[in-house]
Amino acid sequence: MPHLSELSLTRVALEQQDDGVLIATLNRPEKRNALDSVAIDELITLFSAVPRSGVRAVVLAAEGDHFCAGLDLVEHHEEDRSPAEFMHLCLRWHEAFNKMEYGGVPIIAALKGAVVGGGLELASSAHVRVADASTYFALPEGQRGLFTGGGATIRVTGLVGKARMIDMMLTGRTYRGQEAVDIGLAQYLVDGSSLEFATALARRAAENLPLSNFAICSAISHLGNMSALDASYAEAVVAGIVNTQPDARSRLDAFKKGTGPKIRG
Ligand code: 1HE
Repeated sequence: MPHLSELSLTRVALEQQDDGVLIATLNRPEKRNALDSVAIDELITLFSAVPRSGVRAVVLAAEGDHFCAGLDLVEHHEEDRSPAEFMHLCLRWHEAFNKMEYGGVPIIAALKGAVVGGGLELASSAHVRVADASTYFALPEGQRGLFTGGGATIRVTGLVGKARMIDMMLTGRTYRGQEAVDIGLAQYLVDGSSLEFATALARRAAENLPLSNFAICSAISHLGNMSALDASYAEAVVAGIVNTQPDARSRLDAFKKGTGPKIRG
C-alpha cells in the first residue's frame, strides 16, 4: 500500500497536517468538480489507502465555487456507454463511496455551491456535512433523463427519507440554508467558511482514539444494515473490543481522578 504522498492523483489534491488531519480537495473547478471515471478511480485509490495511512480524520473539500456537479455528463454523453458499462461504472462509484462510509476514518465534508446529483452522493458518503451560505442540494437526474447510480437511493434516502428524495428527483426541488439542515442534508450551517469549520471539527475528531473513531465511522453503518437482533449482538462485540482498549485506560484514569474533561451542556 503506497504512502499517501506517493499516490499520483490528478482530481484530488492532498495536504497532510501535523495533527493527523488530511485535507483532500477536489480540484477540477473548471468542470465544477464533475466526477469523471478518473475521479472515481482516484477516490477508490485514496480511500483504500486512508485507513492504513495514519490519517486520523479527513476534510473533503473542493476548489472553486461549487463542491461537486455530479456525474461528468459530457464524458457520459461522449462515451455513449452500454448498460453493462454504466453498471460497472456505478459499481466503481459504490466502491469509492463504501470505502468512505465504512472505512473507519472520520470524513467531514466542507460544502459550498452546488452539491448536486452524484455530488450529493459523494457528500452523503462523508460522516459529517458542513454547509455554508452558498451551498445548495439537488438531485437533477430526473430532469436530465437519468437516475441516481452512486448510492443516493440508500444514503440520501437515509438522510432525508423516501418522500423527500422522490420529491427532489421528480420536481427538481433544491434545498439550502437552515431548511437543508432541518431535513438532514447537512449537520452544520456556517456563516463563514465551511472549510475552516470542517477542519476544526476534523481536528476535534482526530483527538479521539483511532479505534473509537473506527467503530463510529464503520460499525454504525454496518450495524444499520443488520436486523436489530444481530445489530445488538454485533454492537456488544464491537464494544467488547473498543471499550477495553489499553489506550483508553489513561482517559478513564483521568476521569477517576477528576482531571478528565466533564461533559457540560
Ligand atoms: C460539467 C458538469 C457536469 C459543469 N458534467 N461537465 N448534475 C447536474 O445536472 C449539474 C450540471 N451542472 C450544472 O448545472 C452547472 O454546471 C452548475 C450549476 C454546477 C455550475 O454552473 P456554472 O454556471 O457555474 O458553470 P457552467 O458554465 O454550467 O459549467 C462550467 C463548465 O463545467 C462547463 O464546461 P466548459 O468546458 O463548457 O467550460 C460545463 O460543461 C462543466 N460542467 N457540470 C460535466 N456535471 C452515478 S449517477 C450520478 C448522476 C448524476 O450525477 S447526474 C448529474 C447531475
